[in-house]
Amino acid sequence: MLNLQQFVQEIYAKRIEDCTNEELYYALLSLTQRASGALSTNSQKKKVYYISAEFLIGKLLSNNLINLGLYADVKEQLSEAGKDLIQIEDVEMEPSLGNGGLGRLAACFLDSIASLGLNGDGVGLNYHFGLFQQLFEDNQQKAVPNPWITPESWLKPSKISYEVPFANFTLTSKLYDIDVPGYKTKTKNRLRLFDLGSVDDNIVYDGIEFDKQDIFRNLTLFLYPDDSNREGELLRIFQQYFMVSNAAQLLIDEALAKGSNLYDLPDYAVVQINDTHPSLVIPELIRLLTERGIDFDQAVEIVSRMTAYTNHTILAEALEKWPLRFLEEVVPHLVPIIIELDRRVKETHADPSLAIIDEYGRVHMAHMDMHYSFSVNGVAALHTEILKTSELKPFYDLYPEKFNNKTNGITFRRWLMHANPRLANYLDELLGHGYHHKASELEKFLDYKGNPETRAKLEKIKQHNKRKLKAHLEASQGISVNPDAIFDIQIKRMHEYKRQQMNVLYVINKYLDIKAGNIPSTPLTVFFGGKAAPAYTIAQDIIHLILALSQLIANDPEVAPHLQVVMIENYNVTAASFLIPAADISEQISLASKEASGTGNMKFMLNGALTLGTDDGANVEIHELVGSDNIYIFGEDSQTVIDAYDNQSYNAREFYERPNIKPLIDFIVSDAVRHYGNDDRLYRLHNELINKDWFMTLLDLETYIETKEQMLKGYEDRDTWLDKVIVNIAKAGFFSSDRTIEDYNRDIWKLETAK
Ligand code: 26V
Repeated sequence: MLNLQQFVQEIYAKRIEDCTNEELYYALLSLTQRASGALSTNSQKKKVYYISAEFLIGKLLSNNLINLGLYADVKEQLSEAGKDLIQIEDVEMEPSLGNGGLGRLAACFLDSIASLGLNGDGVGLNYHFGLFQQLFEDNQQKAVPNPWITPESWLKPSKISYEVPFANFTLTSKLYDIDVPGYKTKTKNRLRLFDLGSVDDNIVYDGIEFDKQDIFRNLTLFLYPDDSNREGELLRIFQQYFMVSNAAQLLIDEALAKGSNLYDLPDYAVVQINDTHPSLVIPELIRLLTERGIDFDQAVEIVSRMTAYTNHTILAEALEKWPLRFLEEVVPHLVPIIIELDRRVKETHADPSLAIIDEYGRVHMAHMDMHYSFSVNGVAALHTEILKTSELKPFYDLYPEKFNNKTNGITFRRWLMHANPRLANYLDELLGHGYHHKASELEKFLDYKGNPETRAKLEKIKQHNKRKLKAHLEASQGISVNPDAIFDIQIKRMHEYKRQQMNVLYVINKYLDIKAGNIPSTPLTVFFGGKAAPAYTIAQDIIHLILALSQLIANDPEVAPHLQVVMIENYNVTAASFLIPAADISEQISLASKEASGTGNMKFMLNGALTLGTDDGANVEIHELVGSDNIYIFGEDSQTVIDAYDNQSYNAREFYERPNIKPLIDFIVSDAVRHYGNDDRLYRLHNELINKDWFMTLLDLETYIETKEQMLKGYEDRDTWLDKVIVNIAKAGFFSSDRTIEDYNRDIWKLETAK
């Protein structure tokens, strides 16, 4: 039995009561490190290397305490001494080592791989600064560096180091490990982050600017540096090659140490390529094998039997295509290999859309992955279907056996037990602990539909979580929210296809409605949170509009008691864990066909919010699981949207001219909004929505407004609403990342579990 008092006494020679939160954080860090250090590392013969440019792990203290089985004890002993774990966690800096869904998915996967006792490490880069920290100034986003590494941290320096050759120099890497303990397992895995000793945090100036050409000092400085120019693109190639060369050398070393003769490498290692950022691992592995004496044909065959590719988006602009001459500049030794891989494709397939190197000399990374991996997967059923039938059709026609779906999932350790302990405890009370390991057992909660006590309890838990969020926002942003309001939440990266702008138009509609005397029965608070890429102007304009509207409404005494708009500053994993458990309405309103999966949708459902969404990504599967009565779906379906793109038949202006729509759009440039906003930004957005609207906001606007109104009306019937909540929680088991990882393992990795 843990004795925290004694542990703290040994370190600081004082009692818990007398320690600062900072002292307690470091004591708990050390306690946790010691406990995970005592676990043995998984060592089964075959291992998965999940290579990813992003691991959005978030703060680790509570998550690790939960997995190590220490959480309840620690929380209790702290509270006996009058200390609050939430405030102690505040001391930890969040490692924001990812942009959004793709990076967070990788973090959930590491948790599940370890929790299932599978042998698998994450491999990536040790960025000194995570995704920029977002500040708001003059109702606009400002980006500043986001450091997270402190002298004492989760990072453990290792002795492992490799030489990574570039065109004009060779760099020596240094590996840091972060332990990944499984949930109540005796074993752990690791997140392996490569770094470069000469990187210098002090070269950053003026926000997040730095010398893009100073590779010695900038290589691992930033996650996803701006690649809107040549220097930025070259730096990304430097980063990607540094990541995969280290990963490839590591996996070969580990396999050799276990007795591989390299011809049998696929019996020791399988590589999951997380989107195209690690795709250079294919030519790099081929290079390393041929360097060790294996002939080219055989090297290609070996590598193709051990690499698997996951596609996370159909947005054309996000599919990486590197100019061959850039690769020549950075990694000339890979170029002959890529050219040969492409030659083999062209020799057997005349269709130019299958080529790796296109007519403009650009290397299509995804094409290389699909030709030379044994598995290609999408991340939700609809997404995989779209890949097969349209985006990647020529590849599916060629390699139908490679294509498979792996619907995303989330770890319940972080998104239920940590984020929403009251709900987790209540479910434990009613259902036992079986669902901790077998999430499908959550279905037993369906028996409580119609149960007045359960409804009352869920209401109470939601109220508690709203107050917890309120306290968090007051402390972090100085914003006060009304815990009796309906909490309607849209949190995700700012992107036109996610259509935050459609939600904004709803807010405008509501504002005008209240001004016209239609007072809602229950106040509504609409939360937005998300960062916009610094080079993405329209996304910045949308943030600007949200902030201006928020101010306008707050300053209007007629409207403010009934409607509030909150833009969360610096939305990140930590903020998500306060927001999601407090939500009533989960906004998942992407243009159908554009959101590959979404994972926020799953987190909200698990935490008792109802989805307001389009039939897109994993919403489709949520819809199927809970049934039409327990979700609010609206909008055109994906096929209609795909056809509209194909026929170029969408015309925003036609929609704009409709009497219901025009006043909403024009309000963006009304005197009222312009009073709080910047004309350039407001007029640019106004013009964009009328004359382009590439992601078809106006197509679904009317039915969105109608459906949201129905939903708000539905909220008033508390019993019916709470029964829907029960169904959603009960059906969320499918979205456990443990299920997803079992699927990956069964179909792709084929690893044995720990004894
Ligand atoms: C990347 C970029 C790069 C620059 C230009 C704009 C842009 C837009 C989107 C992306 C997406 C990169 C891949 C990604 O993060 N995909 C997300 O993966 C999640 C996990 O599978 C999934 O839930 C999200 O639907 C999907 O957007």
